[in-house]
Amino acid sequence: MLTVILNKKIISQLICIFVFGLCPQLLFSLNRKATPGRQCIALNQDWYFSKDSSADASLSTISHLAWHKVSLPHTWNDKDVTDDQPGYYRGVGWYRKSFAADQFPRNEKLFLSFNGINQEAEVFINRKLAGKHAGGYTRFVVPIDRFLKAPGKGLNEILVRVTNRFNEDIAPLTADFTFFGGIYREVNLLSTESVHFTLKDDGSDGVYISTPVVDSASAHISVKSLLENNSNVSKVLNVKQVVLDKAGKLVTSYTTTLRLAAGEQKELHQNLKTLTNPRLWSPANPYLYQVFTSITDQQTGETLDRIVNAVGLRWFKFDANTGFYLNGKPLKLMGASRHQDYKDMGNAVPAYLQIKDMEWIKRMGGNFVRIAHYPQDPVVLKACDELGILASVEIPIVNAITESEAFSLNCKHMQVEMIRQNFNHPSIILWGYMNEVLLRPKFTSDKPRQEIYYQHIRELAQELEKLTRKEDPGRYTMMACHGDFDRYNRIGLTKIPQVLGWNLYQGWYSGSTADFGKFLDKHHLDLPDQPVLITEYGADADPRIRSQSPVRFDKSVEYAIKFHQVYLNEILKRPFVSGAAAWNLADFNSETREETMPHINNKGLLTIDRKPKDTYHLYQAYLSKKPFIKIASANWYYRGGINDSLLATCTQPVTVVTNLDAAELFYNGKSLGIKKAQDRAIQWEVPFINGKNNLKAVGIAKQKFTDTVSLLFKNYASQPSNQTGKIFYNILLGANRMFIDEKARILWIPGKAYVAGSWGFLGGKPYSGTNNRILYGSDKDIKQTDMDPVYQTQQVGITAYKFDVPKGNYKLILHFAELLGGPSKEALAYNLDNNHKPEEQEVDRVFDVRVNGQMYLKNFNIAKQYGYATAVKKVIKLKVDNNQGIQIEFLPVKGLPVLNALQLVQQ
Ligand code: GCB
Repeated sequence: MLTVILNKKIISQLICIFVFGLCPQLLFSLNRKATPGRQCIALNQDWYFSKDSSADASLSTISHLAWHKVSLPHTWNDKDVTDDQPGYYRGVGWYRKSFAADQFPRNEKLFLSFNGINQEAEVFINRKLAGKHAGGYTRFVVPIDRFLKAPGKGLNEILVRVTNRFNEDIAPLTADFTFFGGIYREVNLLSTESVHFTLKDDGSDGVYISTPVVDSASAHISVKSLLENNSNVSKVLNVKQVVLDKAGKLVTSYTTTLRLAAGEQKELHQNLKTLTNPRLWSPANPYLYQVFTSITDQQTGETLDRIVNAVGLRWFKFDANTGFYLNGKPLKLMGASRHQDYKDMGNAVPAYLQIKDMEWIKRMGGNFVRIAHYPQDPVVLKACDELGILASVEIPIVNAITESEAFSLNCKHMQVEMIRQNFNHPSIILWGYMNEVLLRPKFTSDKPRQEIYYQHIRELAQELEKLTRKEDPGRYTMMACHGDFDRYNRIGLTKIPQVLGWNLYQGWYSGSTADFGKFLDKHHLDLPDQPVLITEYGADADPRIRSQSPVRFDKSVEYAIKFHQVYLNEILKRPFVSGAAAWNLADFNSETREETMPHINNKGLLTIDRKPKDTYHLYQAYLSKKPFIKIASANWYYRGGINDSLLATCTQPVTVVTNLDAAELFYNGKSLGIKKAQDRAIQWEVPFINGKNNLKAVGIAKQKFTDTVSLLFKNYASQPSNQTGKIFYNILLGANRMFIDEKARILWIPGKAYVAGSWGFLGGKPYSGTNNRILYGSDKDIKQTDMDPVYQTQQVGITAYKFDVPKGNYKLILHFAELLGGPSKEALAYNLDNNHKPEEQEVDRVFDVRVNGQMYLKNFNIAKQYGYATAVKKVIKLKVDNNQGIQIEFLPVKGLPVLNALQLVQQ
């Protein structure tokens, strides 16, 4: 086992390597010499990890475990959350690491600082319990010196017992995101002098900077410092505040001298001299001052501790009629919510990727992020400060509460930790504490008991509200509610927070997009004094699914574009709406979800590995201040379609998004005309030919703004005998959508009914889905494939499929999955209108399949032979004679035959 031997030289190297983003308060030291008095050493390498699924995993069990080396951030769920097996490991994991502490002088204090462990942690030093923490999203600090071995007695061991088991006393209880277990944020070892800023203040750095009065002429900065003297002598100390501007020039400084008796702790308040003509912080100019707060021993002149904070000077307000104001001017808050996970990494995401997310928001023209549904890595808010993105942060009370004292205490503690740890970020304007807390009301069959439950929710909200205002009177409070207006209102939640957030999905989970504007107006009419923010709205867009006739819940990018256009228009035209956060910045893990991309919520404007979807570009067109033009579907590279009648072209729409009034589209050098933009988009009908197709969009403004793209198109002749090159079809049945298989570089197109000379199905109808939302197909996770959409639709009662192909050798692949029956699942809570209808009874389905007169599948019973919702592929090699074509017959034995998809490849 490797150990970290920390000598002073290595310490300073490690500080230089790791300090960025980990111990931001120490950046000062990088430019100068090592930070006086305090060291911060990243402890992210050379950990050993083991899972322990025994029911009472305790210290005594660990010697039997198999350990393997890991580095932090780490999660044990990165793989099991996306497999075909429902559920993921929610239990105990152990982390262990050795380190030497002899090099620290005896009088120094040592602490371990954990930025985030999900969700319960016990920290043992040399097998003695040194600290505990409940809650997966906030930092905690454990003092460790009294557990360390005496100098010269060898290495010390850190052992952390982590569990992400369900615990009814810790929020979140349920949610539409995955509760990845592990030490998934960074860990630091801190050493301080005996006199230092406190590390006992719920993970804060012991220094609070407020700007109680700011206007364009002057600004007041006041600083609260929490000091500790852990030595056994009384000390006279100078606590000094030094404010530097962005260029590093001294703006003002202020020193207080005070005495701290041995063992004493003190809170010091210092009001700095008024700054005149302050440079204000805003999204357009996120100007940051630096405040250095230090403690010096008056007698020796030695600096004992120093913390640096960035400070942005700004003032803001929410108004129920006219929206949000920053620095006295109206500003519509526009942006997205953000979850913290990433493709194949779970929540164990390196800092640079987290910072990039904020850059995506900025590049989109956004000025707001809702950090949902829990506090995130410290680097995220630091990036917001630096980029000029306003932010809300919230604790993870999601869907429901537990009516226990322990649950309430944990929630309140999380709220305090969140506020104290993030207090100094100028980007934060809102503290939130509940998300859709009435979504899963308990006691539905006992109304009187349910009223008591509601009363408990109300009381918890009131307590959190009071606590938040006390902790930070300078910001606003917020609660995010789902669209059940009357219930939140009746129960008395709508007037508790200072800003009410609504998560609205009209036109997605229910109703139509036209209902969205009506809801906003109802809010304004019924709650005229309550400022409002649209905390969520969105539609899934699986980047692999496209449609020329998009409908709700088909998961097509095209439907999402239409959805967002309506929402953006409605939000932007109402001044009383302070702003909105699209749900979500990026696709994210949601283990319990199935649908086209199982275990992933596809409402992101970016994919889960952060590739922009068309919807992201639409936001750029709506929000960018600079001229913007983009061929929206540029990232849909593998295209295709059936030719227009007997021609060699296939005409399909291409969408350009722009904030310019008009644009011209050139196709292979030829103009397709100038068109005016509507809802920041323009469509042209483009006659695609087989192979490469070049498009150029030119925005008409004083200057020319262009975007070009080259797309690959596969034309299918409407009559196979006219096909140039080899015949090659990938056809979905019962679907109106297309599916892009990026790995195979092919596009699956929707099927059509047979006409002579062409190809298509005979008989049957599309499978109509298992609930009211889905207009066609199933949302079941199809096992044994990651091309679920190929199997989620089908033609039920099909009698035949015909291809009038010329003679030759062919490979025919038939794709089946039994969509009915099998284990039934509970309706997902976040299907917000709860309109899940029970699935049709399971059917006894047996049929034969005959191809060109020859029996291929006799008494085929998909469910019995392969299981429910499981991908089945049948490959048939064929020799076709002149004028014979291909005829696939489906002959019922019991129930109705089905076909989900098929492929034909000429050999
Ligand atoms: C919501 C929830 C959010 C879900 C979202 C959805 O209202 O607040 O956690 O992810 O809906 O996509 O259903």
